[in-house]
Amino acid sequence: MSVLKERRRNWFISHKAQRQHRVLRTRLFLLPPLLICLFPPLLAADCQVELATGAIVTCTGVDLDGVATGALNDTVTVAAGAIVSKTDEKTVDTTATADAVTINGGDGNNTVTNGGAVDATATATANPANSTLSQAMANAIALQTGDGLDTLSSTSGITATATSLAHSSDVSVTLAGADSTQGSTLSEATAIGIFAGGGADTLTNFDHITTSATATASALNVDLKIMGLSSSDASTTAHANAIGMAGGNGADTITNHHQINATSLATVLATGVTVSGLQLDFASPTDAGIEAVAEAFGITGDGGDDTLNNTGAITANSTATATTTGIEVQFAGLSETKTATTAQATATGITGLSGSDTISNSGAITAAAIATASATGVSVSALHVALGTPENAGVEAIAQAYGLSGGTGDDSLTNTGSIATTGTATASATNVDVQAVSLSSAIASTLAESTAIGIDGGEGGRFDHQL
Ligand SMILES: [Ca+2]
Ligand SMILES: [Ca+2]
Repeated sequence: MSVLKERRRNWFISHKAQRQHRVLRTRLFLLPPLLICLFPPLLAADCQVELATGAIVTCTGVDLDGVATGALNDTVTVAAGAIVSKTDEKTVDTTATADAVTINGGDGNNTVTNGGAVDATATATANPANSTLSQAMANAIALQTGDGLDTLSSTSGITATATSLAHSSDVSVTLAGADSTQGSTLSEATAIGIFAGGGADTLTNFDHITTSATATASALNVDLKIMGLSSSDASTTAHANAIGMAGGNGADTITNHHQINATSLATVLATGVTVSGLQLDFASPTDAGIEAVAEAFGITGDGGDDTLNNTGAITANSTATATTTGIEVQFAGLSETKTATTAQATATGITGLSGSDTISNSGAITAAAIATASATGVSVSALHVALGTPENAGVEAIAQAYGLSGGTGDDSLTNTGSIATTGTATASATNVDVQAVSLSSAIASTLAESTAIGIDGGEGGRFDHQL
């Protein structure tokens, strides 16, 4: 073969190879989306689903989509070494809702077993928008079931993290007419490790459960004008709720042998808020209050006659902070007007809530609640003719910490372990002036109340938490 032919042959082979490479590269480039179209569960998730009378789901690798089965009797297993997580992050103007339930068995008699890691993360951020106040809701639950007789157990780590931020700024809102109008700034964060809904369920934990709920609400330079025939909600509220294990309604059996950490943080800040107007309904109060509510529970039985047992370590921490600076209220109405600044923190190791519960602890429980409320430069000038409902422009900080709490009902509480509880409440008011002309009294008091109880039989609905 001549040199020329040899070079032409090599050139041809070279270009043929390049062409084949380009075709192959194109096919490889198209392959993944094609496979995703054909087999979405196989590529998008690492949980295999077998359909029988109910779903049988087995997770063996890394899954970022979570699992949701229907109303039949389902079995969901997260194998050792597997990671199942779900994240929902929303950042929008005005109203943001984030919901992350990682494994949801739905109704029916379900069996949910975690031997790997299950994580839920929900983050909702509501930014200021024109003429509207912001609301943010974040809900994160790692393991959840609905009605039915469910068995949920975990031998590996679980986390649930919920963060909500509602920020209203430079807003002028007029609430008018007979219909209730959205005039509140609201931030709600709920984080639960294991939650069984209605029915008599069995929940057992052998490893870490870490839940964290952080809710922040801020109102800056907000002008509210109320001309209403119905109730007006012009409040600024942050509500954070963190729970390790919750039984829901029904006679549940909940046992913890390892470590539960539940932490809630609620912060509300109101600066430069003016409320003015006329309220014409006897029965409907106007709520222009500033309120931070933080709740943390290691284990809650909720409704029903529950059996709750802890041999592990439970830590429940709640912190509520409400800060008001420069609030001016000029109001005339037929019913009460609430303009109080309130911080309420509740931390509970184990509570049965309603029903006749049996609670025993041989482990270590720590519960700490911190509530701080402060108001500076508050001026309230009100005229109203409500009977028996005082004008409330006070500053309140309430901190409650309990180790074991029976809630309502005929409960049996036994402790052979250790319990440490602390409640810290601080309230301060500077330049708060209330001038109310009314048929009832006006309150501009400053209240700081802290409670720390190791074992509380409970009665009278001290807890209003109900899932
Ligand atoms: Ca089901
Ligand atoms: Ca239940």
